Amino acid sequence: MNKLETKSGFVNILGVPNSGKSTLINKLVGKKVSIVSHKVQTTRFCVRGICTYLFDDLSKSQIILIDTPGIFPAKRRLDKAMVSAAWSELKHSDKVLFIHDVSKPIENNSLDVMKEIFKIKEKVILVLNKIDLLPKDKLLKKILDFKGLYAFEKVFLVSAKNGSGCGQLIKFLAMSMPTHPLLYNDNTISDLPLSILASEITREKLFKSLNKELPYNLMVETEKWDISSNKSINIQQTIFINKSSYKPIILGKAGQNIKRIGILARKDLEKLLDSKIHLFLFVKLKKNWMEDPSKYSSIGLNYNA
Ligand SMILES: Nc1nc2c(ncn2[C@@H]2O[C@H](COP(=O)(O)OP(=O)(O)OP(=O)(O)O)[C@@H](O)[C@H]2O)c(=O)[nH]1
Ligand SMILES: [Mg+2]
Repeated sequence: MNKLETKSGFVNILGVPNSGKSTLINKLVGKKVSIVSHKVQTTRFCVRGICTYLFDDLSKSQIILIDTPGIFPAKRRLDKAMVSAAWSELKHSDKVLFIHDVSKPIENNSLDVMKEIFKIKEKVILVLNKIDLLPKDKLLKKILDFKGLYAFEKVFLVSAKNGSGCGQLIKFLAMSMPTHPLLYNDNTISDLPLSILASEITREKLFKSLNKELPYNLMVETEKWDISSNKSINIQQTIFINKSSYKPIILGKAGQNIKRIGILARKDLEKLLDSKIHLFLFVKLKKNWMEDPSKYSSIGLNYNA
């Protein structure tokens, strides 16, 4: 490659919910740009994580990784909007990764997703994730199962959690990007506005600490963001819920639960922004927030998907 030549392009990451897409993006970027939880449907909209790779000859390749919501047979309006967002950028991406959690069988949902991807893209990279959870002999069988299904461009075995195999993957992607000037500054890691990133961090803590259907029925909005004279940041956020019975669960006994969630979110925000943060959380009942088009447009989702 010519020394002065730079590369830059888009990589779409698709898969069923919980396969580790967001964990992988965070590992490849080297910082947390997309929230992660053990629950399905954590990611609700496309998040771009940007990695600027430096080759040995000091030329650069910028890989814009697009994290997407997990794909599943959606029924509710919000779920349909999420799944539609997941597919929205595929056509224009330079490379596509289909990611599969090797600790799970290849279910119908995964087969459907692969079929749709191959309808649109000729070349697809298979990323078998969570290899830390599977013995080597079983992994070999899994690779053969996938190879029997489709002719993948490449197969990578990774653990997005501990990073194994991720170095080879990012190097391959860096080399595969088209020749193009950098699309972002080389120290940019995400395109999310800070107010949305801050809402996402609080939503992650809520996803991690709440059970059953509650996480899927709430949303978080950052409503105020003030910088004080001493440079500390005051952030006010509202957690919207669609059933009044959820409020006492989120608050917890004597407000202990929301206090704990607030502390966890604040610590993450302080790390991210390198500033002292004062975080104020409020819970508000808005029965039909899932039917409010503005709640979709604010995070780039299509209300009528
Ligand atoms: N053991 C292990 N766990 C992993 C690995 N990668 C991800 N996980 C875990 O899998 C769960 C789901 O990870 P996410 O990154 O949120 O998955 P996702 O595909 O983005 O999920 P959705 O946004 O819901 O579609 C989390 O509990 C992660 O910690 C891995 O390589 N090994
Ligand atoms: Mg995700």
